[in-house]
Amino acid sequence: MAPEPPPSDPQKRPSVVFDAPDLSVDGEHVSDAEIRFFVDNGFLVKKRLLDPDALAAALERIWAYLLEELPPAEGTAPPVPDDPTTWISPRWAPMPAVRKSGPYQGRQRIFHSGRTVKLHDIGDADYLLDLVPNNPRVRQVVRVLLGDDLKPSTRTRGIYAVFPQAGADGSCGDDDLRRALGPHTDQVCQQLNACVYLDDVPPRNGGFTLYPGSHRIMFRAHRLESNWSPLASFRTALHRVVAEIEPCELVGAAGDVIFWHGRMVHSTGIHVGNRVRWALFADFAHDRATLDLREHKRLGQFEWFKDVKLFAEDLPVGDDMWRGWKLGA
Ligand SMILES: O=C(O)CCC(=O)C(=O)O
Ligand SMILES: [Fe+2]
Repeated sequence: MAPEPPPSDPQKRPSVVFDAPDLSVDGEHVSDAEIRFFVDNGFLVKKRLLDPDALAAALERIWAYLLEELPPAEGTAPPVPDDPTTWISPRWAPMPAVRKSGPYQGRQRIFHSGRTVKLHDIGDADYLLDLVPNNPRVRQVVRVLLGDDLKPSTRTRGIYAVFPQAGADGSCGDDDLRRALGPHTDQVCQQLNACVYLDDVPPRNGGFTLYPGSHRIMFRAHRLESNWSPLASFRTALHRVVAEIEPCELVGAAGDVIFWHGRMVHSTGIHVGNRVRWALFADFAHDRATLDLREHKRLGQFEWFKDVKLFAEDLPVGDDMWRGWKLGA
């Protein structure tokens, strides 16, 4: 259940368009400067980490999948992959009702709302597992940050597309733009996540938007280190983040991978551009015993489209939020 969006501060810019610095060092999987940046800000961008040819091939398959599985609304034409003029405000046939039981309980296999399409059920395709969570270049970064003992990846959350919208020409005011943000934290189990750009993401084109440093505040608003376990202070902490921290909209190129701490406050970015924002989301966690699916349903934490599950035993939040992390080669 997503918390309602906190009130926004009219004095603050809706978000800052941010081109993350390249702090990499030749020959090192993750440099000391990158580790420091991650610890301080809660995220790290590894630029063009993925192979462009593999990405282009994947995006072609993703388009084909979307067009095959997601029928357009009656009387409308579907978007055409190589014709950007057809990408604006596509409309889709109504979703089936969300299932109340079974393997897809709680979320449609393909979810759409407004300009957003979430292709969850494609998330376990082998070519996407190879492209991101099982990609040695990605896994190497995760191992340096989180540790070597990682849960084997069996799925990603899938592909999250944000389509351009008719009339969104960049001329809206800050208030409209601010209202377009939906700052929140994710649930179930949160250690380290990745957002991968499958195509270039120019300014104000839906770039993943993060509240730098919010991982430290939100970590302390939970009872447990990784499992969803909000304290009574959770809502106040979220409001404080939104009131005090200027969010960063991450612009980037196809193949950029944003690694982000699981307690970060984040949002889909403002989109007044004319391209589709194509991203893949993936989750990483230590390889530890987890609760079974029935327990997840009982706790209201059943999210079949996420790879990571609630730890059977999780540590209470203590002084050192990096206990259990490796943060080094
Ligand atoms: O698509 C995005 O940029 C963010 C999506 C997100 O935060 C979520 O689905 O929890
Ligand atoms: Fe989220």
